Amino acid sequence: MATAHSQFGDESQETPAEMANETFTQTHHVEDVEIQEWFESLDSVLEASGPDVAREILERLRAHATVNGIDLPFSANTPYTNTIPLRLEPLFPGNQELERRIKSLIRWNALAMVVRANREEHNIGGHISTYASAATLYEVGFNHFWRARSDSFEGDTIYFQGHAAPGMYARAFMEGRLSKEKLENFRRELKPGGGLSSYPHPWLMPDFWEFPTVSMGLSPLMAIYQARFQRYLENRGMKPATDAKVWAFLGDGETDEPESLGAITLAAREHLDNLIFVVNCNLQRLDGPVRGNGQIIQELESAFRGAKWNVIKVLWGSEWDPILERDSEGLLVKRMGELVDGEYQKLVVSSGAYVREHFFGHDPRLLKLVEPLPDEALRRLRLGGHDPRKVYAAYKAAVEHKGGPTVILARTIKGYGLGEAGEGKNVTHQQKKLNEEELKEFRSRFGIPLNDQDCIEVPFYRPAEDSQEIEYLRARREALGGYTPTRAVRSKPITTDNEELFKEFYEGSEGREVSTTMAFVGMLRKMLKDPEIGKLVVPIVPDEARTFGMESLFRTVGIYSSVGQKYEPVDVNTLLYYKEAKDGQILEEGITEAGSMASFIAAGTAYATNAINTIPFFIYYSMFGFQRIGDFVWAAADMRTRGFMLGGTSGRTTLSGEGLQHQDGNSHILALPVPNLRAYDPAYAYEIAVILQDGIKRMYKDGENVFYYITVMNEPYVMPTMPAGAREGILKGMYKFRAPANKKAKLRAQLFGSGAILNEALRAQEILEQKYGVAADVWSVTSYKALYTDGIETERWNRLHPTEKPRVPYVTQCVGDALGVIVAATDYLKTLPNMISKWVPRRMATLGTDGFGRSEGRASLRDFFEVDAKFITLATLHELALEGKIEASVVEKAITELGIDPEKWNPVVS
Ligand SMILES: Cc1ncc(C[n+]2csc(CCOP(=O)(O)OP(=O)(O)O)c2C)c(N)n1
Ligand SMILES: [Mg+2]
Repeated sequence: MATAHSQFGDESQETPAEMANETFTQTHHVEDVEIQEWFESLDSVLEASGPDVAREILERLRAHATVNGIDLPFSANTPYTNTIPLRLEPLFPGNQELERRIKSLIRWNALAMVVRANREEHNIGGHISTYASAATLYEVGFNHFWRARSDSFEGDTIYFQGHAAPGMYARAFMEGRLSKEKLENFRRELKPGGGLSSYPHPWLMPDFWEFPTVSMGLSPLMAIYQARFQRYLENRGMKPATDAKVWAFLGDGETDEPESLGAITLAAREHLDNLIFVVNCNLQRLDGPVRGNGQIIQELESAFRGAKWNVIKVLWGSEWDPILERDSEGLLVKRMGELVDGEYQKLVVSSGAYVREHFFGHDPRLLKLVEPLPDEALRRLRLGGHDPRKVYAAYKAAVEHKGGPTVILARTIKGYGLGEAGEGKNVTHQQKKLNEEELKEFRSRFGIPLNDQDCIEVPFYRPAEDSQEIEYLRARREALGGYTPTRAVRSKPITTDNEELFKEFYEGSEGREVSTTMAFVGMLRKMLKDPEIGKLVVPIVPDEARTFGMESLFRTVGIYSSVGQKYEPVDVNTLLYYKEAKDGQILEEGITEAGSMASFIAAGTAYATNAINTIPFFIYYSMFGFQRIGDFVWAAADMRTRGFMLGGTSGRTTLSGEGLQHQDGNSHILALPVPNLRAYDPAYAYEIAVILQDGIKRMYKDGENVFYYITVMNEPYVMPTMPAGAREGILKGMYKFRAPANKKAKLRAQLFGSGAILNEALRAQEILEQKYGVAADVWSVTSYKALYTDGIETERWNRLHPTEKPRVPYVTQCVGDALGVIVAATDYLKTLPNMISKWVPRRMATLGTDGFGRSEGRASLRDFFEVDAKFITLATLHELALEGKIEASVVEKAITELGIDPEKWNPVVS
């Protein structure tokens, strides 16, 4: 027989499938009667004493075998069958027939939305096959499990798979929450009356979506840290402990993203039994099978079990149960575990005759099991993920499981119900159009009440308000507290402006040399003590607290640990010992910027998710921020996250001794594309104080949907007192820090400095004045991004209002009339100052740190990158020469006087 099993003909060759099912590969040595006896005794123990006793006997048998020298290789896999056997399956509490009809209508509307959108505009996109495979997984959740958020209950938190969005819209339409017009405008948000965003985007649909999930891999990690953050809030007494759950829906292909499984050990370590993953195992991704030659389900099972998750496999539908019951020898389960996914992909969409021949035909004893069944019945053997009873059983077990997280691995068919249009086919992910025949077939298969004529128009279909379907669906949601997904801002704004809190930092450091990091930590310490915002502050740090001098906080506010501190810390006798506590406030995440960012997002969106205004301060090595986890930052922006990201040890030449992987001259460039992120590169303590005070007010009092990136540095210098009137400029992006002593000088210049480089500009101001008779104003540019944004917005307004009095960009307001040449120096790429050059009155010379770093000390680095006082002086003189104000020979001479080697390394390319 030319069967699929011919590949397995030679049993001595181990295939991945066989390795995953080791338990069964050895059975050919065992006499049938012998194994039968063991099975029977286990069955009778199960019947008489239950699974706990059976488990103990098996564990002790295993130990006994080991003592007697039987080598039992470790396998984290269980057989390729349902984890919950039929006899432990709970009764399905719903009206299965009605739920099937509702689900069919949702399937139709989801499909209609995509097909109609693509008829309207070719290639507008959208996905049919993802939701088609996952409909049952979602509907069982909607009808029986997911509780909505309300004032009295926080509700369940659900991360919907991004590409399944059409299904969620179709359901909301059935619920009466989205109009037909909205559905019509799927992916056409700019149509009159608005539309629906392609995927879950809280930025675009702030009353509907809570979590952006479509950049794959981010949502599983965010969900883990979300679940942990819920525990953090409970343990700190900020919200009552509840049985609310965090659910995350993943594609099986998505699990290849490193972030997807990257934090699963944390979930188990933290005993997050409030967390449930549902992996839709349709065995396919975009291009083809996830593991054509292997078994993705078994692979995931062993990864999750190895990480100590509760794993529930939902592989086979109810139709398989009687066959499995007849299989007293375990041959069917063995056979189920032998096929690789590529074979399964073909089998599940094949005819009954094919299934009989290629699956059961492997062994005459298997064939016998299905002898009474006609081919049609074999074709209709459903997979577990399409059977509401099996899915219900799995969800119920998951929500009742105590002590750790659960993952449900549900087998489905991608493009389920699409028939020839793509069911189970490799092209199904991209299927957006169905021809007339395919539409009719789909309509008939799911019993949609549309005649042939109407059907090919693909209309949206919603039964009457008083129909059984709508009434049932509404009643189910009412019983679960309302509709989901729904996003609402439920927190109350904070009441104070915190002017007093930050005032002391306007005074300067009175001659003491401190770094901006130290200054920030001082502010953090003070905020933590504040009666209104103190409790709300969430310091987050990925194993760098000592780097930033934050260790004093260990003792004062404690490090969060869900189990407290089970050991006496080695440094208990020191003042600043490593104190872990159940109500600890610091989230010390260990070395995971991605995990820390996920905590930042959870804390920064708690104002919506939990109605709590937590204010996260995520402080990290700036080079490992945007550069490493930029996609999370983008997701945070989409989610309207609030809070402060602090890029520590920043500035390419300010962080000395570390080299090119650490020294950050990039992050302010990488912060540019994030529209609602305000990025600052402050030089002095008072600048930080002003930005923090204003930021807290904007985000938590005024409810602005912005968040902050502030770079802080580790170079110590004296912090000056805030000049009068500087506040507005600090926030807008620049202000004059120091005017020249000799305002009558003929040669004039404007010097822009930022961060630690501002001090170089101030030194250059002195050199220029004393040695070259140039009087320079020095400006502190706190945010090129703010200046740039203001500039482009002003230009835009002027373009759109040509007859009105033109507005003037803020930069131009500052320096439009300023005298002399203009030189900007930054510790970031030269392009940062260059962005604003068109709004300054003359050519602008720019110094920056393009190129790879070096280990080196600060002075050498600044010389190497040509951003120190001497190079600022040189650039100023050169600009004056270009303007004809001085001779080129003066510049030449200055090069020698300043000790600059004109043939030195070019930092950009070396
Ligand atoms: C980070 C990222 N890379 C690539 C994509 C493009 N993409 C969208 S869906 C998809 C395949 C999804 O397969 P799977 O996770 O198995 O989900 P399914 O649709 O099969 O449920 C790909 C590659 C994406 N959205 N995000
Ligand atoms: Mg898939």
